[in-house]
Amino acid sequence: MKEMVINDLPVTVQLDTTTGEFLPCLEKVLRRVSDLSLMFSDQEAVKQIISMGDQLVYEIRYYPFITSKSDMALGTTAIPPGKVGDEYHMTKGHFHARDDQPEIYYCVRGEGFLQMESRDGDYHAVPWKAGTITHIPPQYAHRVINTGRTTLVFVASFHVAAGHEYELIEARGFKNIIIEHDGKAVEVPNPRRSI
Ligand code: M6P
Ligand code: ZN
Repeated sequence: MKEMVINDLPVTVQLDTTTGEFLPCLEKVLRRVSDLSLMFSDQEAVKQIISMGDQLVYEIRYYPFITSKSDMALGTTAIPPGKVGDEYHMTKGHFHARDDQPEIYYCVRGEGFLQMESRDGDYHAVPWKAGTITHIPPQYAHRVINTGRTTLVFVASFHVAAGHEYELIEARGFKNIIIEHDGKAVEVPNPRRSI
Protein backbone atom coordinates (compact mmCIF):
# COMPACT_ATOMS: atom_id res chain seq x y z
CA MET A 1 0.00 0.00 0.00
CA LYS A 2 0.99 3.61 -0.54
CA GLU A 3 2.38 6.00 2.05
CA MET A 4 -0.07 6.24 4.92
CA VAL A 5 -1.23 9.51 6.44
CA ILE A 6 -2.21 9.66 10.11
CA ASN A 7 -5.75 10.95 10.66
CA ASP A 8 -7.28 10.82 14.15
CA LEU A 9 -10.68 12.13 12.96
CA PRO A 10 -13.66 9.95 11.91
CA VAL A 11 -13.78 8.90 8.25
CA THR A 12 -16.92 7.90 6.31
CA VAL A 13 -17.03 6.53 2.78
CA GLN A 14 -19.93 5.71 0.48
CA LEU A 15 -19.97 2.27 -1.19
CA ASP A 16 -21.60 1.37 -4.51
CA THR A 17 -22.47 -2.29 -3.93
CA THR A 18 -22.91 -2.92 -7.67
CA THR A 19 -19.31 -2.05 -8.53
CA GLY A 20 -17.39 -2.17 -5.24
CA GLU A 21 -16.34 1.46 -5.77
CA PHE A 22 -16.38 3.73 -2.74
CA LEU A 23 -15.59 7.39 -2.28
CA PRO A 24 -13.28 8.72 -1.10
CA CYS A 25 -10.83 5.92 -1.90
CA LEU A 26 -7.07 6.00 -1.32
CA GLU A 27 -5.83 3.16 -3.53
CA LYS A 28 -7.04 0.94 -6.36
CA VAL A 29 -5.29 -2.24 -7.56
CA LEU A 30 -6.17 -4.26 -10.67
CA ARG A 31 -5.27 -7.95 -10.82
CA ARG A 32 -5.05 -9.67 -14.19
CA VAL A 33 -4.41 -13.31 -15.10
CA SER A 34 -0.65 -12.61 -15.28
CA ASP A 35 -0.73 -11.48 -11.62
CA LEU A 36 -2.24 -14.84 -10.65
CA SER A 37 -0.42 -17.02 -13.15
CA LEU A 38 0.72 -19.53 -10.50
CA MET A 39 -2.71 -19.73 -8.88
CA PHE A 40 -4.72 -21.27 -11.73
CA SER A 41 -4.48 -25.00 -12.48
CA ASP A 42 -4.71 -24.84 -16.27
CA GLN A 43 -1.32 -23.39 -17.22
CA GLU A 44 -2.06 -23.67 -20.97
CA ALA A 45 -5.17 -21.50 -20.51
CA VAL A 46 -3.10 -19.02 -18.46
CA LYS A 47 -0.53 -18.69 -21.28
CA GLN A 48 -3.21 -18.32 -23.95
CA ILE A 49 -5.15 -15.65 -22.03
CA ILE A 50 -1.99 -13.64 -21.30
CA SER A 51 -1.01 -13.74 -25.00
CA MET A 52 -4.50 -12.56 -26.00
CA GLY A 53 -4.51 -9.45 -23.79
CA ASP A 54 -4.45 -10.63 -20.18
CA GLN A 55 -8.02 -10.46 -18.84
CA LEU A 56 -8.96 -8.64 -15.65
CA VAL A 57 -9.73 -11.03 -12.78
CA TYR A 58 -10.59 -8.53 -10.02
CA GLU A 59 -10.24 -4.98 -8.71
CA ILE A 60 -9.37 -4.08 -5.12
CA ARG A 61 -9.99 -0.72 -3.45
CA TYR A 62 -8.35 0.15 -0.14
CA TYR A 63 -8.74 2.74 2.59
CA PRO A 64 -6.25 2.31 5.46
CA PHE A 65 -7.70 4.18 8.46
CA ILE A 66 -4.43 5.10 10.14
CA THR A 67 -4.76 6.90 13.46
CA SER A 68 -1.94 7.54 15.91
CA LYS A 69 -3.10 4.44 17.86
CA SER A 70 -4.69 2.06 15.30
CA ASP A 71 -4.46 0.72 11.74
CA MET A 72 -7.87 -0.70 10.78
CA ALA A 73 -8.33 -0.94 7.00
CA LEU A 74 -11.25 -1.23 4.59
CA GLY A 75 -10.93 -3.17 1.36
CA THR A 76 -13.54 -3.88 -1.29
CA THR A 77 -13.02 -6.43 -4.02
CA ALA A 78 -15.05 -6.76 -7.25
CA ILE A 79 -14.64 -10.03 -9.18
CA PRO A 80 -16.34 -10.01 -12.61
CA PRO A 81 -17.67 -13.38 -13.84
CA GLY A 82 -15.25 -15.41 -15.92
CA LYS A 83 -12.99 -18.46 -16.02
CA VAL A 84 -9.42 -19.49 -16.71
CA GLY A 85 -9.80 -22.92 -18.30
CA ASP A 86 -12.59 -24.48 -16.20
CA GLU A 87 -11.61 -22.60 -13.03
CA TYR A 88 -13.67 -19.58 -12.02
CA HIS A 89 -12.27 -16.12 -11.40
CA MET A 90 -10.94 -15.87 -7.85
CA THR A 91 -8.68 -13.82 -5.61
CA LYS A 92 -5.04 -14.86 -5.15
CA GLY A 93 -5.64 -15.89 -1.56
CA HIS A 94 -3.28 -15.23 1.30
CA PHE A 95 -2.33 -15.89 4.91
CA HIS A 96 -1.69 -12.98 7.24
CA ALA A 97 1.98 -12.58 8.01
CA ARG A 98 1.16 -11.94 11.67
CA ASP A 99 -0.22 -14.98 13.51
CA ASP A 100 -2.71 -13.04 15.66
CA GLN A 101 -4.67 -11.29 12.91
CA PRO A 102 -8.23 -12.27 11.82
CA GLU A 103 -10.36 -10.60 9.14
CA ILE A 104 -14.06 -10.08 8.39
CA TYR A 105 -15.36 -10.63 4.83
CA TYR A 106 -18.87 -9.42 3.93
CA CYS A 107 -20.42 -10.39 0.56
CA VAL A 108 -22.60 -7.57 -0.76
CA ARG A 109 -23.28 -8.82 -4.30
CA GLY A 110 -23.12 -12.04 -6.32
CA GLU A 111 -22.52 -15.65 -5.39
CA GLY A 112 -19.61 -17.98 -4.97
CA PHE A 113 -17.44 -19.50 -2.26
CA LEU A 114 -15.03 -18.40 0.42
CA GLN A 115 -12.26 -20.97 0.80
CA MET A 116 -10.27 -21.04 4.05
CA GLU A 117 -7.45 -23.38 5.01
CA SER A 118 -5.04 -23.47 7.95
CA ARG A 119 -1.35 -24.20 7.49
CA ASP A 120 -1.91 -27.80 8.66
CA GLY A 121 -4.75 -28.39 6.19
CA ASP A 122 -8.03 -27.70 8.05
CA TYR A 123 -10.14 -26.77 5.01
CA HIS A 124 -13.54 -25.04 4.69
CA ALA A 125 -15.41 -23.86 1.58
CA VAL A 126 -18.36 -21.69 2.58
CA PRO A 127 -21.09 -21.00 0.00
CA TRP A 128 -21.46 -17.25 -0.36
CA LYS A 129 -24.21 -14.91 -1.51
CA ALA A 130 -25.12 -11.28 -0.87
CA GLY A 131 -25.50 -10.82 2.88
CA THR A 132 -23.08 -13.58 3.93
CA ILE A 133 -20.52 -12.41 6.50
CA THR A 134 -17.60 -14.62 7.58
CA HIS A 135 -15.04 -14.18 10.33
CA ILE A 136 -11.73 -15.60 9.16
CA PRO A 137 -9.65 -16.64 12.17
CA PRO A 138 -5.91 -15.95 12.36
CA GLN A 139 -3.73 -18.33 10.34
CA TYR A 140 -6.46 -19.42 7.92
CA ALA A 141 -5.62 -18.55 4.31
CA HIS A 142 -8.61 -17.03 2.49
CA ARG A 143 -9.72 -16.85 -1.14
CA VAL A 144 -13.03 -15.79 -2.74
CA ILE A 145 -14.33 -17.42 -5.93
CA ASN A 146 -17.07 -15.98 -8.16
CA THR A 147 -19.19 -18.85 -9.51
CA GLY A 148 -22.14 -16.63 -10.53
CA ARG A 149 -23.17 -14.70 -13.61
CA THR A 150 -22.76 -11.23 -12.10
CA THR A 151 -19.84 -9.42 -10.52
CA LEU A 152 -19.20 -10.61 -6.95
CA VAL A 153 -18.46 -7.74 -4.55
CA PHE A 154 -17.21 -8.15 -0.98
CA VAL A 155 -16.09 -5.83 1.78
CA ALA A 156 -13.10 -6.69 3.98
CA SER A 157 -12.09 -5.31 7.36
CA PHE A 158 -8.58 -6.00 8.63
CA HIS A 159 -5.53 -4.40 10.23
CA VAL A 160 -2.81 -3.10 7.92
CA ALA A 161 -0.17 -4.61 10.20
CA ALA A 162 -1.62 -8.10 9.54
CA GLY A 163 0.40 -8.26 6.30
CA HIS A 164 -0.19 -10.44 3.24
CA GLU A 165 1.70 -13.71 2.77
CA TYR A 166 1.16 -15.34 -0.63
CA GLU A 167 4.05 -17.85 -0.88
CA LEU A 168 2.37 -20.98 0.52
CA ILE A 169 -0.75 -20.45 -1.61
CA GLU A 170 1.42 -19.88 -4.68
CA ALA A 171 3.27 -23.11 -3.91
CA ARG A 172 0.34 -25.43 -3.13
CA GLY A 173 -3.03 -23.67 -3.62
CA PHE A 174 -6.02 -24.71 -1.51
CA LYS A 175 -7.08 -28.34 -0.85
CA ASN A 176 -9.78 -28.23 -3.56
CA ILE A 177 -10.32 -26.18 -6.70
CA ILE A 178 -13.75 -24.98 -7.84
CA ILE A 179 -14.49 -25.53 -11.52
CA GLU A 180 -17.42 -25.41 -13.90
CA HIS A 181 -18.66 -28.87 -14.89
CA ASP A 182 -21.82 -29.33 -17.01
CA GLY A 183 -22.73 -25.71 -16.29
CA LYS A 184 -22.45 -26.12 -12.50
CA ALA A 185 -19.84 -25.17 -9.91
CA VAL A 186 -18.19 -28.27 -8.44
CA GLU A 187 -15.36 -28.74 -5.98
CA VAL A 188 -12.67 -31.20 -7.02
CA PRO A 189 -9.32 -32.11 -5.44
CA ASN A 190 -6.53 -29.71 -6.32
CA PRO A 191 -4.23 -31.71 -8.66
CA ARG A 192 -1.20 -29.93 -7.14
CA ARG A 193 -2.03 -31.35 -3.70
CA SER A 194 -2.41 -34.99 -4.74
CA ILE A 195 1.17 -35.38 -5.98
C1 M6P B 1 -9.64 -8.10 0.56
C2 M6P B 1 -8.61 -7.98 1.64
C3 M6P B 1 -7.33 -7.45 1.04
C4 M6P B 1 -6.90 -8.34 -0.12
C5 M6P B 1 -8.01 -8.44 -1.15
C6 M6P B 1 -7.72 -9.38 -2.31
O1 M6P B 1 -10.00 -6.84 0.10
O2 M6P B 1 -8.36 -9.24 2.22
O3 M6P B 1 -6.34 -7.42 2.05
O4 M6P B 1 -5.71 -7.84 -0.71
O5 M6P B 1 -9.18 -8.92 -0.50
O6 M6P B 1 -7.20 -10.61 -1.88
P1 M6P B 1 -5.74 -11.10 -2.32
O7 M6P B 1 -4.76 -10.13 -1.70
O8 M6P B 1 -5.66 -12.48 -1.78
O9 M6P B 1 -5.69 -11.05 -3.80
ZN1 ZN C 1 -6.55 -11.18 4.62
